[in-house]
Amino acid sequence: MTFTRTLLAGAIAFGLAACQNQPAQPTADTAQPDAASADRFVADVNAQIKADYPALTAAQWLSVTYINGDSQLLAAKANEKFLGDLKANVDQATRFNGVELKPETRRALDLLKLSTSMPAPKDPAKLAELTAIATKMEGMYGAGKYCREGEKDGQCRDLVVLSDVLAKSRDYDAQLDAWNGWHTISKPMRADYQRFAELINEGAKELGYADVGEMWRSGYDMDPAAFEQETDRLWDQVKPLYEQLHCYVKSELTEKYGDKGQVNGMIPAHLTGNMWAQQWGNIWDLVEPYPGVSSLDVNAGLEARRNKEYDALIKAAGPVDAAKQVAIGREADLASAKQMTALAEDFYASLGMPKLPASFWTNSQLVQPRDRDVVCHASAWDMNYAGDVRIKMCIAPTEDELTTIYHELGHVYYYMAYNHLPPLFQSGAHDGFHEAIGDTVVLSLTPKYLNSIGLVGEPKVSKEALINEQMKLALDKVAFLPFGKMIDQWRWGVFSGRITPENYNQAWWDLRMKYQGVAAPNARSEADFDPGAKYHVPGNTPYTRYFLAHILQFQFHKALCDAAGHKGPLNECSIYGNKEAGQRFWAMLQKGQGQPWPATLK
Ligand code: X8Z
Ligand code: ZN
Repeated sequence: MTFTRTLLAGAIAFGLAACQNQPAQPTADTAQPDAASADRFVADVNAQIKADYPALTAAQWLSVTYINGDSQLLAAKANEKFLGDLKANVDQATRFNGVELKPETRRALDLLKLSTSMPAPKDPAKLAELTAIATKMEGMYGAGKYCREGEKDGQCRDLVVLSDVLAKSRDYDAQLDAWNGWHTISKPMRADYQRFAELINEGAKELGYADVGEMWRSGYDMDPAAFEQETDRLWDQVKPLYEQLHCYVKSELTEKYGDKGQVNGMIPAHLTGNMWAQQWGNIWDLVEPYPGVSSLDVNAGLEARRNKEYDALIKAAGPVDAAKQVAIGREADLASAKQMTALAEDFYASLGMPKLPASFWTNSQLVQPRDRDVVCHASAWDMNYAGDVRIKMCIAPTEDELTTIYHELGHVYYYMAYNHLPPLFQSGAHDGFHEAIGDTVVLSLTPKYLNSIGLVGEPKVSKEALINEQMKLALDKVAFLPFGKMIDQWRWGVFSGRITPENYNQAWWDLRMKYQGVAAPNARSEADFDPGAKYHVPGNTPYTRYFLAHILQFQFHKALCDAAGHKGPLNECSIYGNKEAGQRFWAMLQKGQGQPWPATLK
């Protein structure tokens, strides 16, 4: 997750600066509302953001890396201040409505208004209620565990363990149990989410939007209604690809599971190797078109590297008891996570981008701590607009995790590239750009490149090998498209009132069937709250950004390959080591959100 959009205005506060070294004050209400005072206001707001931001991100970081009542209280309070101060600043900014301003000043004021996905109501009691609910829901997701009857705390399974069952087990019932188990954790969020939606809708209306959905759709330098149409247009364009993939995968699933491999012509939600059926690469073993042509399996290579670390550590330690073995296992996990992260760093550095700062390595959470609950859902953070960049992950030696590291470093390199800009422009050209950067780099992880770093064997060159490679990519990239679209179809519906609390769950499954052709494996009811089992709903992260990113990343890849002088089919292009492509990429990142995205895309 990029926190820029969510948090950037979080620390705008009107402190009592008295001396020169302290941040300037936003101009008092009485100042003449002209172009010059607007410039001063924006400069002061930027200075305030920079000064106050670290206190907010520190509280947020703690609350997701040490989930407990204390950290949650601090995070909720920091957020309360953030949203309250933002509201005050947005109010102040309205005095420049109708005043002729420099385009960048107008842009900064517009961005200020849109800088949170969680607009708060003015009423202080409601604001406090909102931030408490938001923190609580994210904590519930992070700490979520499924306990079977009679299981004690230590035996209950979290998302990491349950996801592993879906990724690796091919036992229908074991997968069903894991899927059902995870979907129990969100039931208690339902009432909270309902209230949450009411509160942010109230905040959005106070800002002049019809509802939060319209506010979210307003962040794309175009009319929000036109934006909605644009997403429909894009989906219609790519849908035929998805329909073909769906048909093929469904037929392979019925081959494997018989009648249970489909539900009324749809794919059962628990059989694609992923908790949300959003990426299907994990069932490669079931759907590989030409088995045995060449090995594209990165998982084996990564696991072997982790085990090599373990063996070396065990050997060095001599005879050890069971507890020490576990500790050494954790050490090997961390060493492997660091190696994987260094691989990704090396790719960015090969393009001419800087190495990660030393603080990245000391401050990041790379593996799952075992002494407390954390939110394992991967995220990238810029703590202070001044180089304290981090990622928070629970890295395991799998291909999914490896590509997620590249994804997260895409956010981190974006942060570093636009650090020179005023905070209000330190964001992606739009949020889809932010999500597309690391994924673009992943498109350069061709079999040839992976072979060069020893992760897969020598790739074969044949029609069969090519079809295998493209199927593998489709399982992640094409499969994702309808999921990327439907999540916000649901939320936009909730925020507009089209979807009411009485049919939250029914509407969710209607959309999953409509867009993904994926059906629940068993009866669901309004006692369930299945949307809450997907991080971005309790985490309140808008999701259309990922849909856009899944289109944009191919455009970026094509442009970078052209810049690199690549000749031949695009799927064979890797920009690894190409400084010309790197320079163009970096130039785009440096623009941040300082100009409308079409200019940056061009
Ligand atoms: O949430 C993420 C990233 C953090 S921004 C790990 N992604 C979406 C998801 O997991 O649902 C990346 C792909 C889609
Ligand atoms: Zn991301």
